[in-house]
Amino acid sequence: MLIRRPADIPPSEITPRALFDTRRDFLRRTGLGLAAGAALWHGLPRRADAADTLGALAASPFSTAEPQTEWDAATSYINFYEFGTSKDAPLRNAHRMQVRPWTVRVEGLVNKPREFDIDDLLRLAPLEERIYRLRCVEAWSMVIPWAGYPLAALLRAVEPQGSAKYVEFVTHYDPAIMTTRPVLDWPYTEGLRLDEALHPLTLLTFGMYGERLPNQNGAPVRVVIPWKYGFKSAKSIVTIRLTEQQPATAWNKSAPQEYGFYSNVNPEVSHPRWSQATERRIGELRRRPTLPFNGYAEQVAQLYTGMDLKKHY
Ligand SMILES: Nc1nc2c(c(=O)[nH]1)N[C@H]1C(S)=C(S)[C@@H](COP(=O)(O)O)O[C@H]1N2
Ligand SMILES: [Mo]
Repeated sequence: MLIRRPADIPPSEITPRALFDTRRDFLRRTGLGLAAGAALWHGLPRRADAADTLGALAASPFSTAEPQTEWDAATSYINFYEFGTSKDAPLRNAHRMQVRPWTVRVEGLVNKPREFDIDDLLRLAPLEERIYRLRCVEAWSMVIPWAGYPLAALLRAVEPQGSAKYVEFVTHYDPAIMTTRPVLDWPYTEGLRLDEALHPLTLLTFGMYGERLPNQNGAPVRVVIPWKYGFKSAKSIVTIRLTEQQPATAWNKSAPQEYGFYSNVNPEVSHPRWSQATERRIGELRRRPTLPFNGYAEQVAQLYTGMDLKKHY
């Protein structure tokens, strides 16, 4: 197993390979049965067992042909602050989260509010595989094959009312298994304008690399919005609420001068503490220029016609 180690990642932020190997040895030695070991296995950066695959996935024309990030990096170098703020903490801690049974409430300004069991939600529309490039607000990016369907399919099923202008995502928060430090205002929340949420690139996501999401990547359901910085892509969602007013978001509340509501990838707008003009693709050594809208300008730029994106960052 190869852990990529680009020069810009401090070694302290990478789970040492020895730690993975020790855990695997532990599991092997103790001969944990599948059921007993499932929670543990979910937290490990290894390919899942057959029961965790998602079956046939339609290939999506929205996919990039760029080389994919290694599974090991995509499932271990992670931000999921409820499980700790270091990049390897979610991998160590997220196995504590029970992702079944799980329900997602869709509520607010809709004609048909409904609580979905996660397995019904998974079957609401055909799953497709989309290989998206994603960019974190920090200077790194990855290319990940996600599995899901457009969030629009779910939103249409609940019939948004005319007054609905925004979509708020509320994520799971359980102080018994997550941090109680007030790093952010828990639960982590995010939001999109309704037209962004209905855009076909916005993916309601259940899997990656053909398998169910590992816990640290936002199991059992998250969103992926590839033209925005990573923090917009809320993980482990429990409520989706349609609203008239722009919802507060966790990062905007904690540092409004650093994180705006839109957070479209924009090489011309620097984060107050660093430039966002270039990025390092995990697995590559040389930095590359960051593209407007993360390379998805052709599909999404028209959503922002007439807006000053330096002001509305
Ligand atoms: N609930 C929750 N969702 C979250 C976060 C978080 O801390 N909590 N971090 C965000 C950030 S900053 C990033 S970069 C992505 C990282 O996850 P991924 O590598 O699986 O896309 O998740 C986003 N979603
Ligand atoms: Mo991020």
